[in-house]
Amino acid sequence: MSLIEEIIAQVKHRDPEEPEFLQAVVEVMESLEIVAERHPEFVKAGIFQRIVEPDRTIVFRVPWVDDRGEVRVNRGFRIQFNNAIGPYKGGIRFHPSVNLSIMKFLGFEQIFKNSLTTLPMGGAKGGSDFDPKGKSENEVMRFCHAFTAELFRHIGPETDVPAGDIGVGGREIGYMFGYYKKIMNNHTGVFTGKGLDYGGSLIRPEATGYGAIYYAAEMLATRGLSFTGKTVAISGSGNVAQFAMEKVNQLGGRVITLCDSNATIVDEEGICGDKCDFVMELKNVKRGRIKEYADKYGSVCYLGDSVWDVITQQGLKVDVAIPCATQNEIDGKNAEALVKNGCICVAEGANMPSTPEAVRIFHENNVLFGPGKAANAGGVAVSGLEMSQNSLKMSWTRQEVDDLLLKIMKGIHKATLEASEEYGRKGDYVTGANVAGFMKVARAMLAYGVV
Ligand code: NDP
Ligand code: 2IT
Repeated sequence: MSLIEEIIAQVKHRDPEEPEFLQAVVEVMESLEIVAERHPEFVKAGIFQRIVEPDRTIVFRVPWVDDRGEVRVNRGFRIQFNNAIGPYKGGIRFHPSVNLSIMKFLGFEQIFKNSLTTLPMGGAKGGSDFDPKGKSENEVMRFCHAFTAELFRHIGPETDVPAGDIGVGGREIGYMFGYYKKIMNNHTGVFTGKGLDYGGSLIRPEATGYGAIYYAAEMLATRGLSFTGKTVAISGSGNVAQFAMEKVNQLGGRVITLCDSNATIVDEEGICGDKCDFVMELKNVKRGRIKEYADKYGSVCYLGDSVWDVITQQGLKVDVAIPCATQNEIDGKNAEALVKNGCICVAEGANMPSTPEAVRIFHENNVLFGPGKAANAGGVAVSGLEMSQNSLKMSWTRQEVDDLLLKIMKGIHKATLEASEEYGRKGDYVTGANVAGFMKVARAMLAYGVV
């Protein structure tokens, strides 16, 4: 058994009920096999064994009172995975599916993603199985305050800086930051994704979606292609999907799909202009369902099917796919259909939205495939820039932050492509991202000795 096989076996043995975590570990470790061969100093220092074990796993009770006066209890998590290159940094997810496996896979991926941004941030993730859907504004506020009543003791501007993820946007960050500020009696950059009036950064809401499209544009450019005239499938209709859609439109592409957990809509004319404004208002203000888009514009709506199942069943032609909903949304069958229908590029706005089989199919068919830890790093990159602005007690213009985001995404594309070549798999951005992200963290861990 190779060292890497041993480590995977150990993770399986220790955490037998954590399939998403295992999936993320297997992918990274397989990419690192060649790094282990070339860097015996990392092997000797036990870097590979140490990096798959979180620094700290915090699990806590979140009791709160709903509008009927009944006590509710949710489970809260914060996985502080690795702070070798900077304070722990990563989002908070509120979704009923949240469990230890999902938190750990996200925290693990975050280590390499944050390293790729070139900014000093370690890897972490948190969240709760709280379901914000159908909750009143007051219930969401009380839950966020209750969650922060425990989280506060584990975080800090130089210790651990949470942000948003699924189910957590500006509203929830406001409630969590406000509660932290009150009980700590300080106003620091302890969360990112804050409102502009109290320390937030311009472009942070746009950053993940814009960044994913900047990364995809770089991949397309390696084949002399661009977004102009391309038909693009986007899944999700939340933060990442909305701004990916906006940027595709700006670059001359045509977005034909969106979804939420209830339905997929297909609009062959393209979701642009007023239709984009409608989606943003529907999702961010009214908090309604995507089906209402079909009701308003008379487009096709498939209840209960994902974007990728609709593409598979209907044989929709798409040039570029940008999954922006959740993990494992594209399976092998969907990947085969995408290839068959002419897809040339997939950039993951979501974290790990493609199953390992789907990734294999994309690679075998020469599809440009940008893994989430590279393609969606724009969000945490601008979070890092929000931290910089908070430390400087200054704020930069929209143009300044967007220019930095573009520069960082181009840099990540270059670093991932170059690492894929250096490690013998040119154009395999999965290997490139895992190796390039790993190296800086591993060197830092080596410098510290065994801690
Ligand atoms: P949002 O909560 O804003 O939106 C999520 C969207 O995906 C919604 O349309 C939601 O539908 C849909 N969705 C979520 N879970 C499921 C599910 N289990 N089944 C079907 N549909 C689902 O989240 P974000 O846009 O912020 O996050 C989307 C993805 O991007 C996640 O994978 C996240 O980890 C990743 N990401 C986010 C970053 C950020 O800065 N926000 C940064 C990097 C990655 P519904 O409303 O019906 O639940
Ligand atoms: O998955 C992610 O990178 C995020 N949810 C954003 C994390 C952050 O700290 O901005």
